Amino acid sequence: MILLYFLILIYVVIIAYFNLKYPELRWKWDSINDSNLKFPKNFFWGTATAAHQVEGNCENNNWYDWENSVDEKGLPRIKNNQKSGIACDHWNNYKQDTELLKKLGVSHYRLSIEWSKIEPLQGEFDQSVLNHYSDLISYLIKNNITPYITLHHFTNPCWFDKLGGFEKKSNIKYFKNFCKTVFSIYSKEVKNWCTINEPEVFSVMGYFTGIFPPGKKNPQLAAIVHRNLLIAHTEVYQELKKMKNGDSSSIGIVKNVMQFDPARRWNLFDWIACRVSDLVYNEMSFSYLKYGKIKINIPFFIKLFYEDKQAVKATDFFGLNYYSHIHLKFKFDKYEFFENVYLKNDTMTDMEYTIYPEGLYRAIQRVKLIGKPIIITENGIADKKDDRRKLFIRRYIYAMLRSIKEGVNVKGYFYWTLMDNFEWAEGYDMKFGLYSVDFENQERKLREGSKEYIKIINESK
Ligand code: GCO
Repeated sequence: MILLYFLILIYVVIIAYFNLKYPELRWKWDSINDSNLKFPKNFFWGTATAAHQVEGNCENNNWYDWENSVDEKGLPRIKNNQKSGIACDHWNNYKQDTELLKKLGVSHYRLSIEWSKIEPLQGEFDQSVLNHYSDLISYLIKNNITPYITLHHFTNPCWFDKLGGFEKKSNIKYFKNFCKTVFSIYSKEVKNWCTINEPEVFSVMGYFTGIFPPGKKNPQLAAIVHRNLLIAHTEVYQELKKMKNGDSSSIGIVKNVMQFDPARRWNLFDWIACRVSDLVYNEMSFSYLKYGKIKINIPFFIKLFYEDKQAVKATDFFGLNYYSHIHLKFKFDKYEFFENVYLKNDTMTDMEYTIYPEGLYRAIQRVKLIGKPIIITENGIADKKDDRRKLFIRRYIYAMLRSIKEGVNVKGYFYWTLMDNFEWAEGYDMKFGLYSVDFENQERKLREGSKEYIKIINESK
């Protein structure tokens, strides 16, 4: 009997510890005044896109192959068998799209350049593609839009994938070579660079859930790819800094942060699922960037140790992509240990997550511990009906401002995304755009809800 009481006591203490250490922040929105959001003078506003999602005709990369393949059951990889195709034809429409940026009143644009177009074959750089990006960059600058360029946003050239992609640490040199080449061409005009977009999403989706290419389901390999992407970031940073214009450039990494909250705050298994997920998804990058260390030991799943003290210095800013949190519920299943559940009172977005502005505040609180300036490199909502966008925009931006008022150095905000585009495995059904796109005729239209963003930009001045 005493033993039983003792075990219960231990259980209660552990649960209390988790509850206190990882509270799920909830604000009383009724009593919050989120009108009139004033920002520091030099705070900047922007929107973001990625090449494969908007440009069109990306036919030399892993996603093109993926979109044109089927899974083990013969089913298409992308919802409704959609393909990125010509997407928003941003390649040809970039001048018109620059006008869209100007109408919003943003001063910054985060875009990626497509490695597979620039270097379609190993070591062969396509001059006409390089010229295209030169024109695009100059055009943005001429129109007073500051570009932030992402060097890797989910897509690999096919030749690089055939060599094993980021599964092999020894392949990082190919990516470095590409980065150095483009940096030597554009760094006179482009001062802001994002190395890798979301290493955790790339590795988890591509190597753990298998929803992204190459569709593998191997936790250890996922962790290795994640590590290699972090190393690639550090090495690219170090190389570019040594180059001409390196000193005057701001180079950072972009990471998605998501909180894992337990579906049942009294359930130890839910807590374990959350802490393990957080370790692999978030803490791995945080510990690498803050201490230069990776230490993961999850028996039977992942064992990974790595140390490089230089990594601590190798980023000028932290690019934070934030969308939402998820609630995990443990289940006894040999293959899937937990499931996502949604709380009754939460408002869903069209993606499988809820509106949770407090989470952006929480993410910023955590990222600030790395000690680098923060830029919100992505934040947005998929909302086809456009009936939640307005609320989403104001509340998330309020949450960001609250952190700034408390002294956190958040320098700018990029809304995801400028216009509807190819949402990876979700295809074209997810409408994240401030502008809707009619994919029949490429017509763009500002959504009603997006006017809230324009309003905030104006009121912030
Ligand atoms: C992401 C990607 C974007 C997505 C966006 C919406 O960083 O996951 O950067 O490409 O489209 O996050 O899901």
